[in-house]
Amino acid sequence: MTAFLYPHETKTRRIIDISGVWKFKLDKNNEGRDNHWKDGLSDTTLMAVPASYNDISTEKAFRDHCGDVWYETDFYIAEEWQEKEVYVRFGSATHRAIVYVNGQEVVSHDGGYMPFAGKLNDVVKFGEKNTMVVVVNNELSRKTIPCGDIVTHANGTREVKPFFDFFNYAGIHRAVKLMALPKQRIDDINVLTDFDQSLGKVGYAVSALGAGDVSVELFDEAGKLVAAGEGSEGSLTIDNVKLWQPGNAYLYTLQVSLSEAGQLQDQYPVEVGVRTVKVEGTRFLINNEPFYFKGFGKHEDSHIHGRGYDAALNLRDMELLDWIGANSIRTSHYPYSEEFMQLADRKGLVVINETPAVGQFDVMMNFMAAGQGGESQSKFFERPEVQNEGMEAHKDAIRELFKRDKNHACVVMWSLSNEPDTSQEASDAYFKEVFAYARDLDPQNRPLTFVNFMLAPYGKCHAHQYADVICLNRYYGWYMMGGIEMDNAGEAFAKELAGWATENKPVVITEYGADTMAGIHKLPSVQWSEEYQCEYLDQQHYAFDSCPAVVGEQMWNFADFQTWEGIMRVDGNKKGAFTRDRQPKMSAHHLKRRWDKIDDFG
Ligand code: GCB
Repeated sequence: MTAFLYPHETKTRRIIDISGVWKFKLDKNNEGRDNHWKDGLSDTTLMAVPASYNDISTEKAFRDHCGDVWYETDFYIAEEWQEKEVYVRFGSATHRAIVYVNGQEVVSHDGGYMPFAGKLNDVVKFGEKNTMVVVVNNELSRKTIPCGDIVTHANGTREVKPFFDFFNYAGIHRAVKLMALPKQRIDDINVLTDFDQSLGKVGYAVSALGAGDVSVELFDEAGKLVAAGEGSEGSLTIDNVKLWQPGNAYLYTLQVSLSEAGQLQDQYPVEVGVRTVKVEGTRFLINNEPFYFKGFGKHEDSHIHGRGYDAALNLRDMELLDWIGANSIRTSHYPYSEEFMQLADRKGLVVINETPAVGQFDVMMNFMAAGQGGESQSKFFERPEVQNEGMEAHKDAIRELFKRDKNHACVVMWSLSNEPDTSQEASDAYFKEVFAYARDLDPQNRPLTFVNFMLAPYGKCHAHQYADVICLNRYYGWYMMGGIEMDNAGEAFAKELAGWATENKPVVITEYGADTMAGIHKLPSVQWSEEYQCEYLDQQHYAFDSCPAVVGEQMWNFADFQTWEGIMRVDGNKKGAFTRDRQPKMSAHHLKRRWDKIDDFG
């Protein structure tokens, strides 16, 4: 668990951020592993950490690289850290990495959006300079999560072909930190909250490494102690509890201490929002009130940084979400940074938290096939490599996400996959196993879902029976029934929704959108114009409002974002309500007018 507790500095924990500008080298000939680049790099260039490496250089070779890239940096570890357990921790490296310190491997990790940490005590020189080399790889296959393929062109160039449209940004995407931790320490904390009228309840379970007695204290936002307890498991009560509410967050701090013979060994804080989440029939209840999701599917994506962590961007996004009247987002199509999740807790932004399982489909550009309205030819879930290695990678991704994010009040539901091809019969057995696996992992037992796509419409989906909430991505009026036919899109969508409503589960529309170039205006409207996007939204909203089982609408996408290049996309996906530099299109004002009138509850 060492990697999964966020690196907070406390009385007993020391953290140093070693992000910055590191040495960097593309492994153009795929020779670094054989030629021991782990021992030190030569002929390097420079790279920002954290950042995607793709959009920094002016060379295509960097942007479109397939395979390994190498990073190197030096760091010191203080003499006084010898008594501690010392780790290097990566917030994420996409999609996999191996870390070497002074030539020795300290950790390797698969999965591009989760933290990992390697212990350094046996490999570092305390009080002296140490060298760290990291190899990061961006390849995808049907055995990996997310899914994709590699093609080799006539000139020998290898290309990653993701089975999704967003750009396959890679690199060290989140901060790299040195951590000095006590040997006897808090290793894991679970919280479970509830309330009964004005009485709040915070259940907790703490596991520790090494001996020691656990005690906990709960503070309110003013820093006042409101409850305390002894022992590694227990339940605290709060009089006159302030609930964590969408758009109106309140966070208590659970201070966990580990002591031995009266001596403090470790201390660690967890922010706790007291709230409940439940699905009842077609209603999605937060704090026992029926909640309506308004918001977007997003991406971690911006100019130059790519998918690299950007604190200013995250704050701007929070401001825009607030302005437009949104109360929720989905972390499409991978887990976002821990800092984003902390902000969401703080701001009361409701989050559908998605694993990186995207592209579980046999063709690239699945939305294109879907748009043609045809039957899927995919055999994805019949493939042994998907059923074996792919399934294992998927379970790893779920397990790690739940571990990292289980205590966040903002997380109200887990999405296990985006648009898997559930029109195939073989997807039934696959998702039966994946859902059964995930059911036991969340101490808060939050609803589970996956996001259904257009090729598995009502009556044709083989996996929705395992989901607590039906999440639908639909493009009536864009990929199908676009242009002159758009006037019929709302009715067609409403008809499908009426089918889903008979399942007696809540329905959330997790994607609906139309590509729109900011600044193109046409009267009458045409596809790609700002007018068309607004008219398209009206058709969708008509369908949602016709169906009482619909408990939410998350437009695709919050902002324009980078994709691979090709004939379907003009320098990116332009379905944003905001441009990539976070300015509103006409549709943003249109949505604001609607969402300002829809209450969070009701
Ligand atoms: C989808 C995908 C999303 C794409 C979107 C589109 O269904 O889930 O990743 O970006 O369609 O715009 O085509």
